[in-house]
Amino acid sequence: TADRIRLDIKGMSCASCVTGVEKALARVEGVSEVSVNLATNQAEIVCDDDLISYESLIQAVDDAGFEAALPE
Ligand code: 9UX
Repeated sequence: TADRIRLDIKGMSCASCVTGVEKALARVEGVSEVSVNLATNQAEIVCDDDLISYESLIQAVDDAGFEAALPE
């Protein structure tokens, strides 16, 4: 089923950072759409909740050199 997940991203300071996070998240299995906003430091992810895990998303962002967390 399609689901929309929001993550807080730490460590982004320019548009290339945004692209890096978007590419990293887009590669995760089950992700269909990613939009990262530098002003709000948030990623919005459209994904299949049967395939996705929060851990895989957070790990992908970590591997790209940033830090992701679920919003408070
Ligand atoms: Mo921009 Mo981000 O010059 O890790 S790519 S700061």
